[in-house]
Amino acid sequence: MSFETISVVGLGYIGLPTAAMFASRKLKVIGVDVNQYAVDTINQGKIHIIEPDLDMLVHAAVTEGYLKAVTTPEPADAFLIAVPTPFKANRINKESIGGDVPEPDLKYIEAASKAIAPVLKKGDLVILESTSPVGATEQMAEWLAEARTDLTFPQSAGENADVNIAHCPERVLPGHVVRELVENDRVIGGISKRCSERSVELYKNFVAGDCVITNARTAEMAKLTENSYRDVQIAFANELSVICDKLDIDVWELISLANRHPRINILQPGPGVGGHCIAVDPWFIVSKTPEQAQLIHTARKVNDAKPEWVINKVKLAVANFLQANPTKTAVDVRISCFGLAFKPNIDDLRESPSLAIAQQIAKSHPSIVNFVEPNVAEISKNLSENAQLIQFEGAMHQTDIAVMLVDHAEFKNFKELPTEVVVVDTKGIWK
Ligand code: SAJ
Repeated sequence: MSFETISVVGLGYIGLPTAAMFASRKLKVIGVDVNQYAVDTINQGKIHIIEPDLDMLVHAAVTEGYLKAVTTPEPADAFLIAVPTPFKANRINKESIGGDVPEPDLKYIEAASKAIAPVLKKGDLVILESTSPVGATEQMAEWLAEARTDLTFPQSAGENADVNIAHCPERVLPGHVVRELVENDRVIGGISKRCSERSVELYKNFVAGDCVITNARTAEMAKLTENSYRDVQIAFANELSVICDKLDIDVWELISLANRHPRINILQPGPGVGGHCIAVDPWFIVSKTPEQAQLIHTARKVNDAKPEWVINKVKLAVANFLQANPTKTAVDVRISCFGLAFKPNIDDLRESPSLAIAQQIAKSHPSIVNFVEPNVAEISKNLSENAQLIQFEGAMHQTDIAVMLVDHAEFKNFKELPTEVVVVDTKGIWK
């Protein structure tokens, strides 16, 4: 049976591009979100999130009548659930597992399952796309089965189930979502073989990459593994940067030398790991298997400790500056933080270690701190009471201590660093 109507539940960074992509293939798409503002914005053909090329896609999909947004689910042939999986407020805290471990909260998946259950019918396919701990898809299947005892589900009815269920994690890079949705391979984890096959049929509407079939638990773990692998690699680079600082070795030179080995590819150290995925997903493994996930847990701790280390470096730079300039006091020291986004060449300040560092510096410094972020036009007072956004051009003339936090293209291309400016460089571009 082919899919005529597709419902995407959760119209955020993954759900909305996915909904627009199906609609661009001239399938009828019903987007569902509890956020009335998001629904209204989308129905006007506009977007409420920042992602290149998505505005055009959504505008075309809505004006051509293939995409509409609603707050309450309507019947469809396939449901894709792309809701957040945040942490629970309370952490698991046991000495034996190395301290505090945040636990994923499946409340939005539960709410989405319960919201779509009344409109499910025989032949439907339900796909969980949200990054989830191992076992979440089976849990979702249970919630659906409890809500609809008149239908059969694959966990008990196997290949003959009325409703098919799979986990197909998203793996797209923010900033490149529209291209990567089409080009990336997809991991398809059905609860039964038929669930997987039907999911492949659905995704093949727009996915040019391979759709590789596995089971739901392996698909869940695959997504967590990808982001944990990157987190561990970055932790290695961050740990090297701290070791090299102690040993008076240039970590950037060291890494470029080591990377000349044919089987070595060390990532880049930085101010810490930000974003909504790499710093989050490893905890989904650690909280499930705290005794076993030693390396993954340690990597999280190494990366989470990096901002504090940078802040201490800035404090030391201020102390050294004052020692070298005995007529000045701390109020006279002009600090500028270069870059606030969570990674280069984007304007996304959410979950950014650079922003956290800049805020902390501004909080403790007795005079106004300059924030330099070429990708944003303004910063709200909520971000910091003691900071001002200044243009990059001319910023060095207002700076005694430059804290380099994000290697944006503008900063990388900058070659005229005044010799009197003291640099705390977390990205190795102004050495
Ligand atoms: N970072 C470093 N050093 C590096 C590379 C990155 O410090 O060498 C930092 C970045 O500055 C940033 C953080 O890591 O703060 C994460 O950035 P990222 O570019 O590694 O990843 P994200 O969070 O933008 O997207 C990741 C991607 N996962 C992988 O590359 C394994 C993406 O494919 C996933 O779809 C996405 O997470 C997600 O949604 O899970």
